[in-house]
Amino acid sequence: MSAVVISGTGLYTPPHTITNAELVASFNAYVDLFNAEHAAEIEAGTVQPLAHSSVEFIEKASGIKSRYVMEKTGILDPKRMYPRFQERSDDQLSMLAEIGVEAAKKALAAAGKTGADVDGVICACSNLQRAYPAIAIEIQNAIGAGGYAFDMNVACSAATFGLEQAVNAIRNGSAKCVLVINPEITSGHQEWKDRDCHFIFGDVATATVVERADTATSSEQWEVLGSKLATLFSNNIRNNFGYLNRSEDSDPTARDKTFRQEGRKVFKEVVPIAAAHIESQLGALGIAPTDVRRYWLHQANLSMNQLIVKKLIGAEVTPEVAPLILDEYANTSSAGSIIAFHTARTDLPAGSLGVICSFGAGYSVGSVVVRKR
Ligand code: CO8
Repeated sequence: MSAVVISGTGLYTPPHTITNAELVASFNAYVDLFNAEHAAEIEAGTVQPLAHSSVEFIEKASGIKSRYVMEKTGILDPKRMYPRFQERSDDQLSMLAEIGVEAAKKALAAAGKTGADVDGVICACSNLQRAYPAIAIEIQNAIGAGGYAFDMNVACSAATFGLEQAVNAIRNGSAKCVLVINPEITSGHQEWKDRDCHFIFGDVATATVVERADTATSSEQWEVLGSKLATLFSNNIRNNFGYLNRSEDSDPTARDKTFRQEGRKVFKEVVPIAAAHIESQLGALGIAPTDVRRYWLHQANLSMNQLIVKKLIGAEVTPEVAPLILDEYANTSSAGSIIAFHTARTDLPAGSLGVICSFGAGYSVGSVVVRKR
């Protein structure tokens, strides 16, 4: 049976950047407006005043310096604090499909393939724009792919979970060439008014071509040696937005209908889970963690990644071992580890071992071990 390889990746980066300084200035203007509007209730003790955010805190606590977004004027407007998008008609490509197609075209070009070579499309991300038809089917149609397509959501781990579905489909013969696409317009479900998390996310799309080694022609290929997925229920990262909200007569703008988390608990609980997960997968493959040249990890927090890799290799972690894209892109949910893989791999020689690993809401953790051919 043919080996399965990743033969190309693609990255779509949105046109607008928001620096921490811009973000904090608009957030603090929102806070001042809120506190002025609620001065009497704050004075009476019935409303808690809001506190300013700070660039220093964001950079120290997370490592994030900027993020890309699809639209920034709405986010930075202290009287709005979320992006301003135009509704599209049914015969236009939806926004999520549009950025997915952009990333897919780049991945196909890198793999030396066209849409016609693809017989499986998986749209794996943390926020889907609509219930149906699947965004993946819209993308399949837009790129002229055959076979089948479906959407899946495992939040930040959607990309690695999607890669495993692609690899399995190829191994069992139900597809020959699968595109895994991770379009993330996180700005639509980020809570820009919450000081604890307003700095966390950014928008982006990534795509990965997975195919049989005997059909792959690209100059750079990474054989998939194995993948391992795990989930463990937790409420520490949660968003209650959903199709039953209307019938529940709940407030569609209530705080629980956008992203929220217990960041510190997530940090503490997920670091050991992710490190043990990778260690056990490498062990099963007979690979020592120190033999791995690069760890392309989920990009949520700089110290988190350094701790995970330090637990594995027992030494201080350099960007050579665990590349960082979080400073520029922020947390792009499922796309983060794929952006790291996309931007930091060509320097490695043939035979190099690497791990793509994501972790996040669920909790969920997924890892894919690859070797350069
Ligand atoms: N500015 C200044 N001070 C602040 C700010 C701010 N913006 N925010 C909080 N503070 C204050 C707090 O009030 C607190 O003050 P005090 O000590 O007086 O109580 C102090 O700073 C410390 O606060 P925290 O304990 O919250 O700070 P941490 O050091 O824990 O850092 C982080 C917060 C950066 C959030 C950190 O906990 C972290 O990164 N944790 C990991 C989170 C993680 O990995 N989450 C994964 C989520 S991603 C995912 O699963 C995908 C979901 C789907 C995507 C949806 C897209 C919208």
